[in-house]
Amino acid sequence: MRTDHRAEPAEPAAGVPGHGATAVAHPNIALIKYWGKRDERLMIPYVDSLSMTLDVFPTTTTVRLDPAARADGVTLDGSPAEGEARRRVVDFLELLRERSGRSEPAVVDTRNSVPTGAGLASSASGFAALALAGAAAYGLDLDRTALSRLARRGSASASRSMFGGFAICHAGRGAGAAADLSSYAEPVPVPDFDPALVIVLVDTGAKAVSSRTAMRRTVETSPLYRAWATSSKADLAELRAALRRGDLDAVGEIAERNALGMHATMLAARPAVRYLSPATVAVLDGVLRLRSDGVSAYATMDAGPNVKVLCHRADAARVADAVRGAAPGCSVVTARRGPGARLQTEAGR
Ligand code: 2P0
Repeated sequence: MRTDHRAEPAEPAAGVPGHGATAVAHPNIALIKYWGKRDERLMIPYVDSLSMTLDVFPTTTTVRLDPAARADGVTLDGSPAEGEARRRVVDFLELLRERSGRSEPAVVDTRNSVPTGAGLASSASGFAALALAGAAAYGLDLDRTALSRLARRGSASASRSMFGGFAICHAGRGAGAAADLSSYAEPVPVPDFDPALVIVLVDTGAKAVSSRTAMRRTVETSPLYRAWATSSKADLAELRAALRRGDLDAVGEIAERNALGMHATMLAARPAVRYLSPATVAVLDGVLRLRSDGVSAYATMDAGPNVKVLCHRADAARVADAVRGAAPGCSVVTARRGPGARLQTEAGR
């Protein structure tokens, strides 16, 4: 694992000459979670979600059109992508070709600075970077809203990484084209709210069940899913008000209960999906101890055992020490709010 988590990954290989673009995007962590799709083809979520884009773990992706190639070339961290990972990128390139009316295959080179598929939002930064670089390479002239809608087709959480700071992804209304048009992300401007997110890397191996499979199973079999989706609406309204007040305790409390509720829906799925490990629970105990000592610290977990602890920036070092003590051997990275996806200009390289 790289030690400078803010550094952009090594420049992708030069690839072949032709239309090309490079984009950098950061992952985001949802405070109100997206879990479950009402349209899997168009990637339309059941619920609205709200996240903070991070300033660590960027993904850098280059897309170059290669008219001479017979098929798309996809490399992930320097190795050819295979199976599901390759198929998702190729499907996304098909969408770009359909939208642009072009037919050239592409060479895609993606560098992640975070382990892929470990519940650390690599698909959010990955598809945000791919959408931005791919749209530029195929000559699509899209505004940020349209880019977030496009990124959603790769991974719904990627729509939010198009923006820096806090962003909301709308689940949208209706079906088909109406749903596609109304499901996009937009920024939630809270310039004065600048907390720390202490990320506890409990396990950086790829997860046993992909979030896509897990959310499908949850929607189809968990008797708790509807109840969580309903309560999530109220959580979102309360969280937005808390963000506007800059009330970290309220933001943290709502985010923590929303995440635990999401995991409860998975535990009730048949068969159960359990991403939380003993080390996750040890960190959660550490967070409770911090709170009983008067420190504002609140946990959230995604599709994996890793824990992200929201706290005041001034408390970040104390929180990091406490979680290290609770789960010895885990690495800990402290993040803050980070920038939206951006194209790398030639001059900026
Ligand atoms: C989120 N997660 O809101 C939620 C919370 C994980 C738990 O979005 O199928 O990789 O590509 O849309 O976005 C992880 O799922 O799933 C995720 P797809 P994604 O951040």
